[in-house]
Amino acid sequence: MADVERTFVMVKPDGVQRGLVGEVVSRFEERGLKLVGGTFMRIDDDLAGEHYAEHVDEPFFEELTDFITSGPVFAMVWEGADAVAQVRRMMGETDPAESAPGTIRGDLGLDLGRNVVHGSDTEPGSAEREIELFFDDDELLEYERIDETWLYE
Ligand code: D4T
Repeated sequence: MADVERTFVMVKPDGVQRGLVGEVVSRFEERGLKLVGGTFMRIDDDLAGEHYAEHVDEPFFEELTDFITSGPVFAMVWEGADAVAQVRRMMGETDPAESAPGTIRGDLGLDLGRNVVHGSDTEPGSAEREIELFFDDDELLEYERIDETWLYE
């Protein structure tokens, strides 16, 4: 079995406004990933700047931070085997228009600037950095899901 990892996922303001929180959560739950943290919150300008620091010089940076601070988001931490890469595969491409049907963005979105969800990328350290940005250690819970012996060999 691949290494058990934690990854940061967020339903963005468009997903919240469109009533897609439950749909997104269900997909990860049904896949077998374990929810270990979650908070419904509004991102302020400072946190938006930190979260998207890698894009600070991009022409779309201001639109991006305006959008992510425009309404509540549901921030989560999901745990499971190879969780970072598996979540990225389930989300699809950054642009929903390029995303395959069956992926979250391919099923639920149409436009690059309204791509419903965020998930940590697979660069080493990205998920840890994002989890730390949004959660304190004591907000992440350790427990066993009742189906774990049936999910993993
Ligand atoms: P996020 O970070 O939102 O999960 O998206 P990705 O990890 O898939 O993609 P990203 O970091 O490259 O882009 C962050 C965010 O910026 C928006 N965006 C991106 C945009 O509005 N215009 C653009 O040209 C690009 C490349 C969409 C996602």
